[in-house]
Amino acid sequence: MRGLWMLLVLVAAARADERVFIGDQVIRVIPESEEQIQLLQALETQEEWEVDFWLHPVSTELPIDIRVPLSSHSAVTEFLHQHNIHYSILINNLQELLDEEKAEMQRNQMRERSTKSFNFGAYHSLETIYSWMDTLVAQYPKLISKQEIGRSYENRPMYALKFSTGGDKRPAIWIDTGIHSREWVSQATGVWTANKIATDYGTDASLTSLLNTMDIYMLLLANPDGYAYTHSNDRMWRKTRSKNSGSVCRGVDPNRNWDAGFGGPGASRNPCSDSFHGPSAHSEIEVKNVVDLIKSHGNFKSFISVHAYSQLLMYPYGYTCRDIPDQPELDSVGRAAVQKLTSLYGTRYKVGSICNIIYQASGGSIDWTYNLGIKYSYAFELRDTGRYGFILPASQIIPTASETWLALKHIMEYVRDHPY
Ligand code: BHK
Ligand code: ZN
Repeated sequence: MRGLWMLLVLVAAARADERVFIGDQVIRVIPESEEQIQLLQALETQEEWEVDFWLHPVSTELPIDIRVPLSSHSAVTEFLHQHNIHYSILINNLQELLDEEKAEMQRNQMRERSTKSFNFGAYHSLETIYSWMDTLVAQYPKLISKQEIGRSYENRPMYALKFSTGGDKRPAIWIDTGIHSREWVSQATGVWTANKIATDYGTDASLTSLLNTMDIYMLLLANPDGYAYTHSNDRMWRKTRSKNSGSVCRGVDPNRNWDAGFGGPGASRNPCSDSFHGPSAHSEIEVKNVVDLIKSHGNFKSFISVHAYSQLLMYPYGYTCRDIPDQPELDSVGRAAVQKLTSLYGTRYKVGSICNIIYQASGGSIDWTYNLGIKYSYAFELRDTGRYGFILPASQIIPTASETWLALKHIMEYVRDHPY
């Protein structure tokens, strides 16, 4: 009896060092004035209440989503009332959603074990994704190879999947997912997409012709340490896991760490901030590994980085609101891509430059690749628009990946047909 009870406890209990979010709410504010935006910006920079901005205060048109810990719920709501700032509740008890997510993952794990299959409509651990990658490479050895591009801060290998039908450094397309670890639908979409490319090659005429002249590189876990940490300790972790000298806070925002307007507006100097840019450009080994590969390859024509959430397709720049020379072209390609995405389920996307449709953000990857000469540099923000935010139910993975594929394919075909 005691043995059975122990077993149940072991199965049900979270790790002792796993962070819980019991009673945490995610609230949404639609700011009504510039003054309210400034007040919310002040709320974001104060550390005492430990609020976590899922969407940042920028303009009166855009919603602001804030995770409010239970312990500061009264302080935050009082602050909002005081300044007559209205809000609605998106998620009432975050832990409930996380428990459901974890339970679903465990049910899926049992199913996968007993049927010896891999479910693309489920979230998986780093280890499971890595071993699935080996299976895929073994299944399609003529098309896919796995390349270790380096190791993470915590010494995890970083693997790029290379889809190639031959040639030496053909013009190539880069897709990375999961640079921000908590944006789980990004990594899951990467996994589905890699499988889609493998299975459609040879049957989809357009993809086949693409792969007969170009290569595709996919980095499914661009932030492996962060991803492992979202499973083991803190589902809300976004950054790398590197130590910051002179601070107890860990991690650098890997999308503020690139050498493009590095350290400018839209990044934080505070190591405790979720948008900390780090001590220097490319200080993060995970970023440096990609930089080195892109530079040494030298023939990337497109670089696509996949985030979540907000349903946006963006092009450079983030570090300045100045238009890039290729703005008209990237905008029209982006619009056509999104039109195809929408055609599947009606999911609506906005298109624009990072700075113009979300906020000024310096040190982002696609700004660096664009400045390097990779014209077709894009970033996706996948589903949803805030109902679940980062905790998108697994039932939406395949629909999200399927619609995104239409947009990705459009961009890739355009790149194929417009050599430069
Ligand atoms: C994406 C690409 C380049 C610059 C900024 C962004 C927006 C992204 C970010 O880095 O702040 C928002 C985000 O994580 C949620 O996916
Ligand atoms: Zn992100």
